[in-house]
Amino acid sequence: MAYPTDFIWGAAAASFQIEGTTPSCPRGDSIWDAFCDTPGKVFQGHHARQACMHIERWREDVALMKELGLDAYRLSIAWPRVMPDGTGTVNEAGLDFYSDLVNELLASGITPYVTLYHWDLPLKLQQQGGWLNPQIVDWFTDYTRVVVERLSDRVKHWITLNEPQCFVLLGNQTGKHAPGLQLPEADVLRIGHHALLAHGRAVQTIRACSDQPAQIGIAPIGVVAIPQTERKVDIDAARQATFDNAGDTLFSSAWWLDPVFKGRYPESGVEPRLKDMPPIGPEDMAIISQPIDFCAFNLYEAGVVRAGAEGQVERLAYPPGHPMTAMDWPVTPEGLYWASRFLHERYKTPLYITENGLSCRDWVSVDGKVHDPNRIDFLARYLGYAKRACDEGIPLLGYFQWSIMDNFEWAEGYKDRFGLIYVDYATGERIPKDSYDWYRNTIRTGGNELPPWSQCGFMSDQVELEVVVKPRKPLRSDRDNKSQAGASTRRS
Ligand code: GCO
Repeated sequence: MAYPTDFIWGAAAASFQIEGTTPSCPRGDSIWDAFCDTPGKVFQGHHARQACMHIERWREDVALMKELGLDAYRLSIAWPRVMPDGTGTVNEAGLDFYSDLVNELLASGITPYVTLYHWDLPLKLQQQGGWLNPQIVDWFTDYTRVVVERLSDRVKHWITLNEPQCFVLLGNQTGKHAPGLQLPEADVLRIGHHALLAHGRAVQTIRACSDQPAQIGIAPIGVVAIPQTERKVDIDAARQATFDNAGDTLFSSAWWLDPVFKGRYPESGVEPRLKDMPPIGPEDMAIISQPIDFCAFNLYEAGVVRAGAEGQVERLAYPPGHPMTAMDWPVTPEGLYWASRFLHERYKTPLYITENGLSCRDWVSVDGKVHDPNRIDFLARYLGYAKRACDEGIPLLGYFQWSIMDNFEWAEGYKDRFGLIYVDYATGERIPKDSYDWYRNTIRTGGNELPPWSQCGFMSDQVELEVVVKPRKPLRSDRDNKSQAGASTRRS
C-alpha cells in the first residue's frame, strides 16, 4: 500500500529556535531571553539572540524548502515580536515579517501551518504572573486576534499550543525550562488549566475572525506506550498505560487531550489531586472543548509495556545497547503507529504528526558535506510506521519532520542538531545534509521507497526486557535523562 496521494509532507521549526533578532525587525524579550541570560540554565550559556538568523535569511530558507519539495512548513509566531509587551502596542514590522514569510511560502507552493504559541512568552507578561495569572487567557485571545486578522486571508491551518506538557511542567514545576520556576502542584495545575482555556478561547477567536474556514488543532507531546508484542493482551496493556497514567504523570496525553476532546479531565489524574485541582468555572470545560479539526502530536520516543501474568501492565526497560539519540532518547519507531492508532481510537479525529526527528552531533566532513546516515535510518523507520497507520485507514493527514534546520534546542543550546540542513552558527551558512536529499527523494516518490513497516521496528518478543516493577513519578533530572521505562520516556 502507499501513502495517500494527498498526504502532507512537511518540516517544522519554531520562532525562538531559529529567528534571532535584528534592528529592522526587533522583538520584545521573552521568558526564554531571560532564561538564557541566567547563568547555568542553558548549555554553555548559549543564547538565541542570533540563532539561525532566519529573520534575515528567510528567503534563502524558503528557497531550500522549495527545493526540498515540501508540501507544508510548520512555523510559529513569536508573540513578543508581534506584541513586544504581550498586550497593547502591535509591532507592525513583526507582523510584516510573518506576512512576507507566508507570501513567500505560498509563492513556493508550500502551505504554512502556523503555531500560535511555541513557548516564547513575552517577558512583560511573566512579570505579571505569566500563565499563573488568569488574565493570560484574555492576553492570548487578543494576541490571537491580531495574528488571525493579519494572516488568515492566506493561512488556513492553525495550531494553538505546542507541547503544553513541556511549557507548563518543565517551565513551572521542574524549572528546567523558562521561566525556570518550581511551583507547588496546585499552581502548576492552575497554569495548565489557564493554558487549556487559552487554547479554547483561541479556537473561538480563530473561528470568529478568520477570513476563511480554518483548520485548527493543538500539538501536545504524543505520550504513548507501545506493546512489546502484538498479542491482544499486550495491546490492551499499552492502551491502558497510555491513557490511565495521569495519576503517575501530568505529561499524560489524557490529561491534556481529554479536556479538549471530551470536555473533562481524566478521573485517573483528578482523583489523586483533588486537593490541588484548580477552580473550574461553569463555562470552562465548554470553552476548552470547542470542536477542533485535528489532533496533532509530536513524537520522538515511547515507553514499552506488556501484560503480566494477571493481565496487569508491566512497564519494561529497553535492553542495554538499545538505539539511543544524542539526547539519550530511545529510538522507538513503533511509537508513531501506536500513537496514531490509540489517539484516533480515543478521540476519533484526524491526526497530524507535527514533529519527529533525530538529534545527532553532526559536523561538516572533510569532503565539505554533512553525512547523517543515522537520521536517514531513523526517519525511514518512523515513516515506515506512519505508513502502517495510513494503510490501516487511520486518518493521518501529514508528517512534519523536526527540524528543517539545526537550531537552538532550548536548555541544550546548540549542542544537539535536529536539522535536515546544517547551520554554521558562526557564519549562518546552510549546508543541506544527506538526509535533506533523502527526504527530498522520499517526498518525490510519495514514500513509496520506504522499507515495509515490518522491517522498521526494534521490538519483538525475542527481545529480553526487564520489568520495571514500580512506575515512578517524573524526576527533575528527566529532561537530561528521559528514559523512564513504560510511560512517556521523553521528558516525563
Ligand atoms: C519541543 C519542541 C521543539 C524541540 C523538539 C526537539 O518539543 O521541545 O516542540 O521545539 O526542539 O521537540 O526536542
